[in-house]
Amino acid sequence: MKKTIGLLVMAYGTPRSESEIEPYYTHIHRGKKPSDEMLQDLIDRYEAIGGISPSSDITKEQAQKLEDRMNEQFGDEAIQFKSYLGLKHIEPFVEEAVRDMQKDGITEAVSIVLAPHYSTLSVKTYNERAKVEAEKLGYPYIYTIDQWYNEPKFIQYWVNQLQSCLSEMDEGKKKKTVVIFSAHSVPERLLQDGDPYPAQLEETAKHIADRAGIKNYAIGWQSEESTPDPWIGPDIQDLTRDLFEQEGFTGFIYCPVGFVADHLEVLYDNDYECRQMTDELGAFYHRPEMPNARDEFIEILATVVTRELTKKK
Ligand code: FEC
Repeated sequence: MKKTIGLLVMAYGTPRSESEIEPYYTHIHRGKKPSDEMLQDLIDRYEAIGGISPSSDITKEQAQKLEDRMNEQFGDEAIQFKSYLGLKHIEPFVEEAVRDMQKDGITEAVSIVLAPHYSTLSVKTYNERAKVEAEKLGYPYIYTIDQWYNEPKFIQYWVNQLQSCLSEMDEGKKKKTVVIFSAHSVPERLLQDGDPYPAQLEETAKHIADRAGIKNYAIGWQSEESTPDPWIGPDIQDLTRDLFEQEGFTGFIYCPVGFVADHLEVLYDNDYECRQMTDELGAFYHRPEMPNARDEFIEILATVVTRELTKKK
């Protein structure tokens, strides 16, 4: 009989209906209910992207396709894989996924977070929650992947996207176009503790730009929440205006490389807010397709998981 290895695929999670928006928002704020105004603002943002985010289905598909790809790859060996989806802010929560693995008798699992860069506020918390639950139950043993932002196939995904967009431009337009690489902002206090998140985003941007032969690029941060503490900037909208006014760029390509799916932060913050800004400036807007459940992306995840397994052998 084949041994089953668990694939714990973790992601942020999204409400699947309007009624789930409030509990989701409350969970993000560690149990503190949002004010009516904050809640309405979030409902309006979901409304602007069609009511709910498509990322719930995309995340499920990513997990299932990763399982299929791993089973295809290891078909001749004495192991098989089963995926378990664990979400940070909505059911099925990370802990539930770990409990399901334990109930299924899984003794070993590999976890991967559907976010390429490591931050103590993101990947670390996912992995800790999974490990704490597994330790409470006694098993499975979980091999955790902390980051995969520099995986060459991941870099190549964005290089391909950019090259295909740039290949449609003449030289004059290319010179006036800038690429903005971005990730979800985090509070600035994280930097004091040496969080590697900003440096990892810079590295991703540099690798992609070097390989795609792009000189005009900038790094920005998006989706910051409005709180009294400062968040890492520049915000992508402010950056767009500055690059237009101070450097004369009239074309903007947004690469939200800190995310891997079409969800609120991309569909609203990029496709709605940044597009509004470029329209106002009379500039060109382009946002390459997100990885979602495309085969190339599943291959990236399978490569990273396989590398982790090989290390442990
Ligand atoms: O499509 C969807 O419905 C979900 C989109 C979504 C993703 C996402 C990813 C990250 N976040 C990160 C950090 C923070 C911090 C706070 C925070 C708050 C929110 C709120 C929403 C939200 N985030 Fe998010 N995030 C997504 C959505 N995020 C909604 C509520 C505030 C608002 O926008 O109105 C502040 C609260 C806190 O302290 O936790 C910080 C990071 C990521 C990327 C890594 C990951 O995916 O885990 C970092 C997708």
